[in-house]
Amino acid sequence: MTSQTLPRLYLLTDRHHTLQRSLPSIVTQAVEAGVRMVQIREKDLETPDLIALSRLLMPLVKQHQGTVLLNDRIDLVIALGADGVHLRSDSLPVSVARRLLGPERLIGISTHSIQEAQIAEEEGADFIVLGPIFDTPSKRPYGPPLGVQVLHEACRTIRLPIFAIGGISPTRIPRVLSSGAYGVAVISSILQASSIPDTTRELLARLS
Ligand code: 3NM
Repeated sequence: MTSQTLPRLYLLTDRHHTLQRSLPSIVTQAVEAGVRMVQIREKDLETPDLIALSRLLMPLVKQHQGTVLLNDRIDLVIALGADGVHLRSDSLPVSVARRLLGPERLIGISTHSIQEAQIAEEEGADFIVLGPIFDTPSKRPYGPPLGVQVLHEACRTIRLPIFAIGGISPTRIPRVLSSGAYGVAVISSILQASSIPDTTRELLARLS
């Protein structure tokens, strides 16, 4: 998969924010409704548990020809045959991840400023996630959101696909797309939706 053929909706998992519903059930509903790119992002799981969860979730996505990235764990990307890694801003540098993973696997990276996004592009990432664009509870300790103006500026100067993250709801999609974003990355919009299929379809409809 090249950067140009990436799906525009990127679902990140967080089993602490599912309103007590199981992740496999949520991921199943989301992929059945059309999600085709999922990041397994369970930062607090010990390696054996993360492997077990990934082995449960990956086939659910692959069954629909979707793409699975693992948060940070390049070793597990290789061990489990995932499609790529999603780096944090304090992970191994993109250039090192690329050397380890080779040219075919996807490398996405979380960035929080235009400068970080530019470095990620120079170092060979496939796509960038920029945020938080809007207010979102988990990121409040890190300061105010970037806003759509910064997103717009980033999209003007960076050629890689940029996914907006942070407080993305279906109704905010037109604003992020008109700022030049390629797509959106979401947690709570889908994980906490009262109807996962309906919300997924609404997100996808607004992205098309
Ligand atoms: N990363 P929601 S914002 C995981 O700015 C994450 O890098 C962010 O959750 C960043 O879709 C964020 O529920 C939270 O707002 C996204």
